[in-house]
Amino acid sequence: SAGETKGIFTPKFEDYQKVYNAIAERLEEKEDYDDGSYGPVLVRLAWHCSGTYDKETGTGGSNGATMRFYPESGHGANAGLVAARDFLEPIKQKFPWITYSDLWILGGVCAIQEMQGPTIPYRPGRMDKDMGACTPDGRLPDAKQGNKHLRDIFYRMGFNDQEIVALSGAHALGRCHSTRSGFEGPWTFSPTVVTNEYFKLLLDEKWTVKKWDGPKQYEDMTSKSLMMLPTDMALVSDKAFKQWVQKYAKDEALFFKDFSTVVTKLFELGVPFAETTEQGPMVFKPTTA
Ligand code: DDH
Repeated sequence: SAGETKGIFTPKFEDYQKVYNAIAERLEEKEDYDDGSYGPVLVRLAWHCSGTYDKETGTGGSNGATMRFYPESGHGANAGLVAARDFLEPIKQKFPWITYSDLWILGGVCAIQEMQGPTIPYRPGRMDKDMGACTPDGRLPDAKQGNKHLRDIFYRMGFNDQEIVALSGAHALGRCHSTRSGFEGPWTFSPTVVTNEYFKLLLDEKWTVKKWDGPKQYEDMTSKSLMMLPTDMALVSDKAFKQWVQKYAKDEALFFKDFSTVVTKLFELGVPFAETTEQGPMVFKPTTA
């Protein structure tokens, strides 16, 4: 067949599109899972394997899929991501030639596109590593903290202020689970659609500290059903961050463009792609188009 040379299977664009389609087909298979889609938790998995990257040492990042192993699977920040890993396991069984590292990132790419987000160009080439490559705990952001912490964490990965804000727009998606992070609730009214609503709500709503037994989080005064984390609020209390929140709230097309660029960068942190790659990044066709 097309991808078969000397008994070694070399997957082509069409093969990756098949994996993409197999993921897309199952995103909404369980109506009672959260808001009806595995999309948000797949995005979070892709982000948490990428966001361990440290530019000084070149360690961490999506090349390795070390979250398969303890201790990384047990890091507090990764609580609940077993749902995403288990969701992708049957896909791995069906397409055993793809590495977990490439599959988990493809899951994030697929989820963003299928939830009506921008196109995320994709390059395969990640190799799975063993448990010795697990990153130390504490590399992912702690939602209880503020602007200094955000800069410490994201500058370590090589991002700037604009990129921190653009990446944070991912919180248009999904929700917090008291059983996972301790926080509770969604950020927007459309948690399975990529929008710039997160930025609009940050600016337009009045946010007050929620009165409850859980960790400190904010609720909107109008519906009291939406939430913001302390790290989300830091994006409007910090002047340099806030100007980008304002730009993205006003201009969804700008947000989509910058989100695509910065997510692509995130997903490729620390990945040594073959320099001889002749074909450019893959652009998958959404199944919804
Ligand atoms: Fe996040 N995030 N995130 N996040 N995130 C949570 C959920 C989701 C922080 C904390 C939390 C990004 C940045 C930050 C998504 C994507 C991204 C939850 C709730 C916490 C807590 C987990 C749970 O209880 O299930 C903090 C802190 C930051 C930061 O400091 C900037 C980024 C950069 C992304 C990204 O994808 C680019 C998504 C999606 C979710 C929803 C998951 C779900 O299951 O639903």
